[in-house]
Amino acid sequence: MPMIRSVALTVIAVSFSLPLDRSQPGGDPFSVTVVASGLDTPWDLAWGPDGMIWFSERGGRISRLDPATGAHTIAGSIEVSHSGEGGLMGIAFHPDFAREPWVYAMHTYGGMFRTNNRLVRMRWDGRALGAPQVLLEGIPGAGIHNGSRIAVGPDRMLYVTTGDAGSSDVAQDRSALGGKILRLTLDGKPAPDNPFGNATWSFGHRNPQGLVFHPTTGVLYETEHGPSDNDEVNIIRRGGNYGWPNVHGMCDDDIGPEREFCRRNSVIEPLATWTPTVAITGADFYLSDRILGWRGSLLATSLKAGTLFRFTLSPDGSRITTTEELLKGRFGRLRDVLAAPNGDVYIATSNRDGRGSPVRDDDRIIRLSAR
Ligand SMILES: [Ca+2]
Ligand SMILES: [Ca+2]
Ligand SMILES: [Ca+2]
Repeated sequence: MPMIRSVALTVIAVSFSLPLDRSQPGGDPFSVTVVASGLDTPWDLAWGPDGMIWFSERGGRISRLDPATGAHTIAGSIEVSHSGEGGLMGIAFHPDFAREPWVYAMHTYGGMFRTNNRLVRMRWDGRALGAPQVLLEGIPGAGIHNGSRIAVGPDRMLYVTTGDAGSSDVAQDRSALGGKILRLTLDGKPAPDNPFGNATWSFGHRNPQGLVFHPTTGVLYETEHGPSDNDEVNIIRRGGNYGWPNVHGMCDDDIGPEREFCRRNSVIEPLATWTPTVAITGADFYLSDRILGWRGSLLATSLKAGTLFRFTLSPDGSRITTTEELLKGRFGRLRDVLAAPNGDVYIATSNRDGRGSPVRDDDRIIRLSAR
């Protein structure tokens, strides 16, 4: 008995005197540092062409964070309609930023009777962002399901996720802008050679919250919120039908008849599903050897589960082979993840989004660094 007590006391002493993560039995292969605090619902973390981490906050601010010091300054702000899940969301950069210094952003606008989302761009003059120019508007918006992640493809096109904004029927309508992944030129026009002659690249989506191209294969991965069942990770194919609202997750008749619809409509099934849901959000690929064994992993945050997921993929990338859950509950709701070129990983918390229990320092950007 005295032996056991002394072991227990040692564990307690360690957990107070060393960084947070070492208190976990077994230990994670990384240490955790809080890089920025006092933020309000940071939504997107993006590695800037200037070596800074750019991040959006849902209320409308875009800031630049110096990864070396954690100092961050506001680059600009957008007037947004900010209620429920809407506001300022995804950001991205023009692929020729040195010559074409455009920052893209998705945000909610409108008011009580009509809410929409739109894609804008702002010019960066080296010190501040200019006024937003509207590239595409009238995307269905609401207090919920606004999609709005942006990724620039290897084909130099913009890929933008849109949610069903609570009207699930739009998702199967190929000509509607909601419940889609859109493929647009860098000027926000429907990209040439899109599958249906409009902006739609894929359809049948409910609320896609993560979007990332695999940096070597060029395959597009997406994370998506289900209703109370069937959150999903998908591989996005040209013209693909991802099933919503007729199919949740797999074509397995779990929520009613699905198989017939799947057969008739060639529905593409997800790589993974979660029931009950975890509210899976931002995604990125880890390409470094700094954190041992992580090279090639797909990382994704989750709001409800408060987890960083690390997925390993089959050699051809078409299947998830292992799933690891990290940080579970330690920082609350997690909105986005960014794998920095040097092998560090940055994560944005989302405890001030109206559904969390913020602590004094929330929201925060934290960094995972190899030990
Ligand atoms: Ca991001
Ligand atoms: Ca689906
Ligand atoms: Ca199903």
